[in-house]
Amino acid sequence: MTQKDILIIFLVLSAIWTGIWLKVILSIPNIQAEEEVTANANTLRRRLAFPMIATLIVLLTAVLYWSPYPIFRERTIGKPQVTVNVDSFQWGWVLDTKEIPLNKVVEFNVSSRDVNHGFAIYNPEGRLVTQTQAMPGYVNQLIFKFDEPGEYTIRCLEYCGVSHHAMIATFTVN
Ligand SMILES: [Cu+2]
Repeated sequence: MTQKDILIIFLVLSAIWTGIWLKVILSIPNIQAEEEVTANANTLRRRLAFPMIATLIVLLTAVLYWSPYPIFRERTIGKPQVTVNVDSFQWGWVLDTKEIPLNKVVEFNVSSRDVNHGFAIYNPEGRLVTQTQAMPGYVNQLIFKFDEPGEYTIRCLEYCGVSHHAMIATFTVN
């Protein structure tokens, strides 16, 4: 499932939900006694509580399941087969390998020696494919499977000082 599929599901569910609410709003008569309005509103709240909570749970589960956190990523793309350690500093990247195998699940362990950096990977066409934060004192895991060979570029996505723009490294996927 891609981000586009998730967006379509989200839009369809949102449309259904909006439709339900519009129907509810349009079905309320214009002129009512105050007590009657309060009683109707309470009935509506009771009737809508369950579908609303159920929808929230379904949406939250879907969003979390397809999120890039390692615990969910392992379920959606598989257990890591290759580990790459990434260290960063003002202003450069240190990777313990320059060669990454194609079609293998790669786990990047990303950290920083000084300040926050943004570890972003661009494919050979220059499109951003995945990213995470590089933070001092933390190791952030990024799980990704490269399905296209070629030279990938790492750029910093978090402004980190005068040479931030020059914080570029490359690796090869084959
Ligand atoms: Cu930077």
